[in-house]
Amino acid sequence: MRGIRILWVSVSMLLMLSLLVVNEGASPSTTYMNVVPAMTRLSPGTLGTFKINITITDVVDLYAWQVNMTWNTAVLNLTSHAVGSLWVAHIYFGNFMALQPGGTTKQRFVDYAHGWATIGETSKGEIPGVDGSGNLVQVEFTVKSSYGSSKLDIASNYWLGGPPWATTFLYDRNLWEMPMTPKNGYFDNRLPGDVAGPGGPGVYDGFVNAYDLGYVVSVFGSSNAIADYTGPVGAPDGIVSAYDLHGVGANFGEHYP
Ligand SMILES: [Ca+2]
Repeated sequence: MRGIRILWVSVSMLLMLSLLVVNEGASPSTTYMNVVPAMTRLSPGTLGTFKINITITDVVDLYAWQVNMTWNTAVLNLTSHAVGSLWVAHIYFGNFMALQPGGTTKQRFVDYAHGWATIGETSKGEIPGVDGSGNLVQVEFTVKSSYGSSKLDIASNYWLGGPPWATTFLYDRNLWEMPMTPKNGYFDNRLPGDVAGPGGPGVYDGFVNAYDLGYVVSVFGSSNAIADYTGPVGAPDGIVSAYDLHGVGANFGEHYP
């Protein structure tokens, strides 16, 4: 009996060791590109502007980057102001690559009509890239709708009639693309839980009532994007869960206006 127990302990330890070895072998840490904050939630009726940062986490040898971001123009647009006949976009580059010798080349392209921007920065000459985490760029948005939501999408490329270069990527010093996981942001100034109405799912009627409750319950546990409007950190988390149901319950009977 004691022999069997020792054998079992040994096998367990071997399994644990092998897991450790596998983890160590496969562990260059994941690089993330993040919209920060992930969730900008304002009260219904709130207009004005807000800013988001696009940050990079745990990158090695970042020589050049580009982010392609899209948004819902019925609800938001990238803020700009006129200088003569030009529109100046409110895009402010961060300091992550500011110490690169010789500076960097920065570019920005905004398509206000379609809700799409491509922003990028590249080092110059044969020098190493930058390691670590930091802020790539800050972007300001103007809220156009008193009641709506928009994804701030950096993960989907713009293929709807846009040019093929409108993609999100990171390059190392050899101009090889590096693996990276983009994390989208969200804006919302609806009543939390208003995800449906008599017109159906996604037709926000300004009421949180039985239409919303019925819809969230009917797709509970799925990845339904309309019903998944919140999660543990306030942003949609990819699953219709208790977080989404809770918002319906907490706001049940509320209406706007
Ligand atoms: Ca509703």
